[in-house]
Amino acid sequence: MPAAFLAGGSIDRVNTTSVVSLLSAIEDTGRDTRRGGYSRPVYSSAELQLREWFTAEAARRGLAVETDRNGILWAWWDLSDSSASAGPAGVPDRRGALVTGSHLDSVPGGGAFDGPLGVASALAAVDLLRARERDGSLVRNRALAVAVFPEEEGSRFGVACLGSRLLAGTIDPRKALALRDADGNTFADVSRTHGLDPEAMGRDDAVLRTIGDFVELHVEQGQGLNTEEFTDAAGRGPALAVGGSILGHGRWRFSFTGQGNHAGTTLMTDRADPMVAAAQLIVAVRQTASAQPGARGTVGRLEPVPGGTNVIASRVELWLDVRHPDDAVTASLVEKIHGQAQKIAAFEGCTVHMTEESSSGTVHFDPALQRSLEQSVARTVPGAPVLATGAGHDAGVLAARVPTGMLFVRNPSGISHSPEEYVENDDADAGVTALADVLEDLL
Ligand code: HGY
Ligand code: MN
Ligand code: MN
Ligand code: MN
Repeated sequence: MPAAFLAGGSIDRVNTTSVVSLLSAIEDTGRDTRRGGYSRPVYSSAELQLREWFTAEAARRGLAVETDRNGILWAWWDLSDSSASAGPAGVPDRRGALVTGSHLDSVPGGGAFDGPLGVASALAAVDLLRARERDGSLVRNRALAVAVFPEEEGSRFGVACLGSRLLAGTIDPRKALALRDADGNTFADVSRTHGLDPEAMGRDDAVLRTIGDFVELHVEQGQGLNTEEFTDAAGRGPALAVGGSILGHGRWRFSFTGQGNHAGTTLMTDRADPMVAAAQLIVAVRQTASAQPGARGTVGRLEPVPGGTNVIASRVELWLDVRHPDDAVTASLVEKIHGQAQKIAAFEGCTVHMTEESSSGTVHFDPALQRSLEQSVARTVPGAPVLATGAGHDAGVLAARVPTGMLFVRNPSGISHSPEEYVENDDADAGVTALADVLEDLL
C-alpha cells in the first residue's frame, strides 16, 4: 500500500461541521476573474490548494490521508479506532471498505459545487457518523474512506475521469501518460513533478480490492429535479435524487488544415480557410444532434492556429462532445459528423483528421446498491426520485470494477459548468444527512 504521508492524528472533537462552512473556506480558491466562476485544472496551484485543504480537514478528523500510485487521495477512517477488530497487528483491514468522495478539479470557468460538494459533504458526513459512533448508535463493520479523484473534468489533459480510469484499468497507461496539456507538458511529467512514478501508474488491484462500494454525492447538473414531473405546487423540486444511470459519452478531436495567409493580401477566391470549415461543422453538429432524440452534441472548444486577427488560420483544432443513452447511436452520430467534416473540408480546400480522445458507455448503477440508497435517502427526502444524469462521473468509471451509486443535490438553476450552478444551504445539509444515513446503512 502507498506510504501514508499524513497518518491519522488525534481526533480533535470536531463538531458536526456544516458543508456550507466547509465550502466557504475554499470559495476564493481558483476564482477566474476573466471567465467568471472557477478554473481549477488538475495539479494547478488552485487544485493543489484544494488538496491541501482536504488533507488538513481530513487530518482534523483523524483520517489517515494517503496518495496512491495514480494520484488519488484517500482519507481513511480505519476500523482500528473503533470497537470492531482491525486486521493483522498494525495493518488496518481495508478490504471491501466503503468509499465516498468526488473530485476537486473543475472545467474552465466552472461552478463552485461540481466536485467539491461531494468531497465536503463526505467530510461533513464523517462528522455525523463519528458523533453517532460516540453515542453508540453506530457500530462499523468495515473501514470507510473519502477519496478525491484527479482530472475528473479532463480539462487539462483532455480525457475525463483520468484518475479513476487509470485505477480501474479502463485506459492504457501509456496513452494517459503521453497526454499533453496546452503548454505541451505530458501527464507523465506533471505526475512525476507531484511525486508519482509514471511507470507505476495504471490499474491497481490492491486499491480496487479495498473498495467494497463507492457512493458519490454530486450537485445535479441539469434540469432533472426542476421538471414538472418532480416539482411541487410552488415549483420546487425535491432536495435530493438517487442516481439511476449515466449517459454514454465521448470526446473527439478534429484538426482542420488549410492555408495560413495574410488577411489583407489574400483574395477571397484564393483561400483554404479552416476556420470557415470549422464553423460549418459546428452548425452541422447542432443540426445532426438535434435531429436525433435524446442526443447531445457540443463543440465547446476551438483553437485556431496561429490565432491572429489579421491572419487566415493555417489550422483549427475543434473538440466534439457527443452523448446518447445508446452507445451505438453515439457511434453512428460521430460517424455521420465525421463524414460531414470530410465533405466540408474538401469543399473549403482543406483537409481534416479526426481522433477519439475518450469514450464511456452508458452506465446503470448497481441495482442492489441503488435500492439501498433509495431506502436510506427516503429518511431525509421521502419519495426522492431516481435520476438519469447526462453528466459523467468517476462513479460511472468505477462501476466497471465495483458497485457504485450516486446521490444528487438539487440545483435550482439546473445550470452547471458555469458560475450559475448553485445549491441552497438546506438542500446541501439534507445531502449530508442523507449521505450519512446511506453510509451508516452500508457500514
Ligand atoms: O463532462 C462531464 O459530464 C463531467 O462533468 N466530467
Ligand atoms: Mn463533477
Ligand atoms: Mn463537471
Ligand atoms: Mn503584417
